Amino acid sequence: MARLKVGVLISGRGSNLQALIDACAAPRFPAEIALVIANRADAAGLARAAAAKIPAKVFAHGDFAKRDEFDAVLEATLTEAGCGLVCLAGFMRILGSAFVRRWRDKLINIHPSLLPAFPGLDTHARVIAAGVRFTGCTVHFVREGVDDGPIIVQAAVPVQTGDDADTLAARVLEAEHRAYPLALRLIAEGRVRVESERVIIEGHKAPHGIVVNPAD
Ligand code: DQB
Ligand code: GRF
Repeated sequence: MARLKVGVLISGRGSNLQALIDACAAPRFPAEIALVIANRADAAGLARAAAAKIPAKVFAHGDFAKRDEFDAVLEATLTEAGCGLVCLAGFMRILGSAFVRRWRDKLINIHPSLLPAFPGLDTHARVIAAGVRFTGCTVHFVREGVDDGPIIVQAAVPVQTGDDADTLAARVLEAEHRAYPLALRLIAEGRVRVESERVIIEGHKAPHGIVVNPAD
């Protein structure tokens, strides 16, 4: 079977891009990254695309008069590259309704919390301030609202005594690097569908384990 062509949108470090690149390098992985797009020329993730010989483009959003024009260039570039799926990986620009409609159920994002808890920015600091014992990450289909949309994969991560936003972010990031390639594989295998705004995954089995924090 032909591999699913994926476009990855980044703004920064690109560690999730790297996790997707590494997953796609496995023999018989059902997806390939056809294109990386950054909205900042200084995005460190661009070097990861170059190292993997993946074509990359930069569209500085400041060069566009309107938000819609920026979105239209992204859309044309992704379509031209033959992308069937777009992955947001630390991409920090909100996408407009036309773009989101065009890529409905073909546009996914990773967010560093267990959505619908803690959407938006500065997530880990808010998680710590709230005193929750578990956080995690969520891969979801993108809708017009920010950090909203049908949930595909979640991973749970315990909050530890003494965590600050940085130590917690590092632990959640490890979970992200497992969750994002898993979501991509499930979609590329054709096992994911959206019904009534909930995701159904064919042949999936939830793990049985219960984790208590603090451990009893
Ligand atoms: C993000 C979540 C929040 C932000 C950015 C990315 C944010 O609030 N940034 C400050 C405003 C920047 C701007 O002016 O654009 N997560 N588009 C739609 N829906 C989403 C998620 C992300 C990026 C674009 C979404 C998105 O859930 N329509 C990634
Ligand atoms: C990740 O924590 C991701 O969940 C969030 O932005 C961060 C991006 O990190 N959307 P990286 O650029 O993938 O390293």
